[in-house]
Amino acid sequence: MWSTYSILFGVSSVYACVGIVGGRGTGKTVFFGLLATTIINYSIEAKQHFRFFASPDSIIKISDIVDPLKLRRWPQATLKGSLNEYKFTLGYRKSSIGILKENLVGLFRKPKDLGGYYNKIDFNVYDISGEDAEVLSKAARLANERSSSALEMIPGTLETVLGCDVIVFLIDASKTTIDSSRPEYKEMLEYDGLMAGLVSLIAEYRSKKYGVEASKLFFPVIVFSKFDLVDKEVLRVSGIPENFDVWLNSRNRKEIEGRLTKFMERFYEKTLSQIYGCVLKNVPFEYAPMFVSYLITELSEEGTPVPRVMEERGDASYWLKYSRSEYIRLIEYFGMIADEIKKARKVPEEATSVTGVGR
Ligand SMILES: Nc1nc2c(ncn2[C@@H]2O[C@H](COP(=O)(O)OP(=O)(O)OP(=O)(O)O)[C@@H](O)[C@H]2O)c(=O)[nH]1
Ligand SMILES: [Mg+2]
Repeated sequence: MWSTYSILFGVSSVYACVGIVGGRGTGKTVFFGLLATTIINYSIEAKQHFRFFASPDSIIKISDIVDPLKLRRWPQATLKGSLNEYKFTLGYRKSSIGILKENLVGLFRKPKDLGGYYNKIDFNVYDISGEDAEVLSKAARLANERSSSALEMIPGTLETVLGCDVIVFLIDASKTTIDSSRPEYKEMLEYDGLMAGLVSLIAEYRSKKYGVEASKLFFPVIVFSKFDLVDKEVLRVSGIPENFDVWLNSRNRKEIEGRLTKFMERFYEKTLSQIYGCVLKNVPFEYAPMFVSYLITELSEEGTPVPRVMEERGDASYWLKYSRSEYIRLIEYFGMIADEIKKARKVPEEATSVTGVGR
């Protein structure tokens, strides 16, 4: 896929396309809503270290996804065939700038110079409907029956998502049970097959499209959604404490990812086998960082679970109780991706107004 970078006012920025994939109702749209919520309030909290810019039309689209959660409502199910696109720029302050320079910037503010202090990444985030993601998986099955390639049956618009630089792969953690006598057990096995099919399709698509280049500049991310709904017994056998929110903030990532891998070994075996197996297609999926997403709910007057909105505001401007620290880690990870892409595409630091083509 062709990708462009643009250099404006002497400040370079890189471009990354982010696709969010996962089965129906896995929590993709809520995930993007929470990510956008975090980006907005973190950009204020982090002061000059992190900035966020969206065009007026994108701000409206982002509001449409962020506001319902604060109004104790869930977003609408994403319509089949639709590709919700959100465009914005994140800016990460370059670490090389010393305190002295920072003070000088404070003293002699020259707005046109300030942009140069950020590593910028332009994002196009695509949220597809789970129904379409399931079509992808069914296509694989059908292709098998017809002895053709699943790739030929992928709906055109969805190709965009499979070819993205960053793929956020959402796994619904709540679909797990240790009780094989319950109907949920069969559902869990089916869901595992569906997700394994999706991973396999991502690898097949990339390997066909990019060949030996498939491994370059691909940044998969695994997110375990709806973690607040995971059964206590499931947590116990995975070695994850019940108060996982404290655990997520007190342990190193290696330990956390180790337990999450154990969780997959036990409950999503087929999916994990494909995550490991992608290397055989030259698509490195197994090094994907793992994050946990949850949004705490409460019962509405009608007795249905809705996002819990805190009465008392903390010192920061956020109202929802969710895995905020995980989202901040993910935002920081996006900053590292910006660096990697910049190095790989050899985007120059300073230049005059130019538009280039990468990859
Ligand atoms: N308890 C809890 N429920 C969640 C969470 N995230 C999502 N949900 C529930 O899951 C439902 C589906 O979430 P969405 O984000 O719309 O899922 P999706 O993957 O975008 O679904 P499609 O667009 O239909 O594919 C929501 O309406 C909520 O009821 C969470 O973190 N915790
Ligand atoms: Mg959706």
